[in-house]
Amino acid sequence: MTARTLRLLRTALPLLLTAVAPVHAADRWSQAEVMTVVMVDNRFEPDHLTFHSGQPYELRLENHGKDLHEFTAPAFLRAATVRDKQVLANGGTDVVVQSGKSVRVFLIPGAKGHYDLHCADHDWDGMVGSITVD
Ligand SMILES: [Cu+2]
Repeated sequence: MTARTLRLLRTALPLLLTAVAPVHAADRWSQAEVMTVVMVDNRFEPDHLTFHSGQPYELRLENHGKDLHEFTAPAFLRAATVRDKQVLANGGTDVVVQSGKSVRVFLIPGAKGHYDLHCADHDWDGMVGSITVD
């Protein structure tokens, strides 16, 4: 490699990296791992979810029940980076899923730990679960 080629590379490389960086940021969500939670009357399937900290996820909430259900997880949702905040309801504490519908939530979990999950409408009936971020 000549000195001239090296000089050229040194000049061009930062420019190339700058051009590529925004693509990577958008691409992050296309790498999201799908996690599906089915809501029935009245429980979550599965009722325990494990996420890896810093990993992007597409959380698919499918309501197969006859009743409306909610994915209520205030601390988990507050700690997470949520791509589309408009999917959150009740001050960002939960996701409402109508009967027969599904909602996709793109998120990156926050701090490692254990978080509470319940359905605000049916926790009295045992529609509760838990979330671990490791
Ligand atoms: Cu419910």
